[in-house]
Amino acid sequence: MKKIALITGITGQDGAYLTELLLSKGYEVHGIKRRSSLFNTDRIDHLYQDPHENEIKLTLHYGDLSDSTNLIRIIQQVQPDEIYNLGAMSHVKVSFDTPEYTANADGIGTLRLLEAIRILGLEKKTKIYQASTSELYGLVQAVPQSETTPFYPRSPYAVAKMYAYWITVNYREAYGIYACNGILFNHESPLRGETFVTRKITRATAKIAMGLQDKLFLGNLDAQRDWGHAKDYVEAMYLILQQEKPEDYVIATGVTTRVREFVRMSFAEVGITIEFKGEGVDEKGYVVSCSDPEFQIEVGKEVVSVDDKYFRPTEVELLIGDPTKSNTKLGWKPKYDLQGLVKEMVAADVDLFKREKLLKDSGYVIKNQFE
Ligand code: NDP
Ligand code: GDR
Repeated sequence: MKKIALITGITGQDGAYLTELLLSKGYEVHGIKRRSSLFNTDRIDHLYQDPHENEIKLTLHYGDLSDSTNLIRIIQQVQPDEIYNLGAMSHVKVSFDTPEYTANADGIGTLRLLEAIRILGLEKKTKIYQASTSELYGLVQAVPQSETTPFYPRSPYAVAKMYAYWITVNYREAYGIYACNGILFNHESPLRGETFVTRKITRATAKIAMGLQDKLFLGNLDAQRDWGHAKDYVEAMYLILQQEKPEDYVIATGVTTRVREFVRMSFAEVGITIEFKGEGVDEKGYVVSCSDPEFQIEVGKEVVSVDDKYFRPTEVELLIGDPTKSNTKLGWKPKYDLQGLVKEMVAADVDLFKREKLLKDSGYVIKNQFE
């Protein structure tokens, strides 16, 4: 029998990859998208099906995690076998500016879904995956971080996700719902939102190499992250809901890298060698050499600077996950390493900005974007 999945956050990075994966497995997929004044379905437009066709495999519903009645109605209508709760205000820095909204969408939003399952009497039918995060570990208690490492959240985002983590565990224990947390470490891709650090770096790399941007401003260059590829991580989400018993899993590569090193790797993809000099807010990145004839910029040029604006009131300095449980119990292993991820992201952004450059050279104005 065909399985039915409901994805919140279907228009986001992970939502797009997960939808592709589930469709390829024969699922009927439903997604919740927010009403927006502009189209917000770019990442899934290639999967669009005219709703008037027969045998529709992908359907979108308007909705929001802050609206219980809407969630109950959609779940009643869809009767999903699996719910993937990926919807969230997912930017850690922005959560300091919108803490109450973040708590509502990321924390209470999860409760609303679990309650909907209960209200509709779907406890035995509907499994639910909660997008938990390595941000829960926050201030370092121990490394590498595993399923048993204590949490110490360091942002309104992480605190909201901590509520979501525990309410998921509680509904599993109290009502026997197949509810699981995937504690996913950072995962990136060419579909990553433009203001997360990896995508900000790969976009700037492409633009600087093509003469479309002067400099890249960043915050904490010393932060260390365990970066994987989103495509690998959505496989883990799927596997977590296919087990005999509902459990929580850490999904990570086990390798950590500093932001500064990600910058070096990114520029190296376009043949530009960067050297960092100075300390703290005075640290800067300079071009040492350019080996690709296509991307020639002045040697000695300062292309990276630190700006206080991008520091967080409380930072998570070091994340490195221990994926032993997911490796052994789920049989999950990532296919990408960091080098492969950086290569794919830079290539996609070079491609994107080649098109923009073509427009610029033909007299069209290139839009600047607010960060
Ligand atoms: P994105 O920011 O790319 O996507 C978030 C999605 O949530 C978007 O579809 C967004 O809609 C939607 N959304 C935001 N607010 C609401 C709301 N109030 N109601 C309904 N939907 C909403 O995140 P990712 O794809 O990177 O991450 C997916 C999930 O995994 C998130 O919950 C995130 O916190 C979590 N996570 C992510 C990690 C990562 O490294 N990527 C690591 C660990 C956890 P719209 O497109 O309209 O903005
Ligand atoms: P993170 O991702 O906070 O780990 O949350 P982000 O890419 O925003 O930051 C990673 C690290 O880079 C440092 N940094 C900067 N970050 C941004 N965004 N912009 C900058 O200019 C900059 N300079 C340095 C940050 O301080 C931080 O240490 C992501 C999100 O996807 C969450 O939803 C998810 O839960 C976690 O990953 C796991």
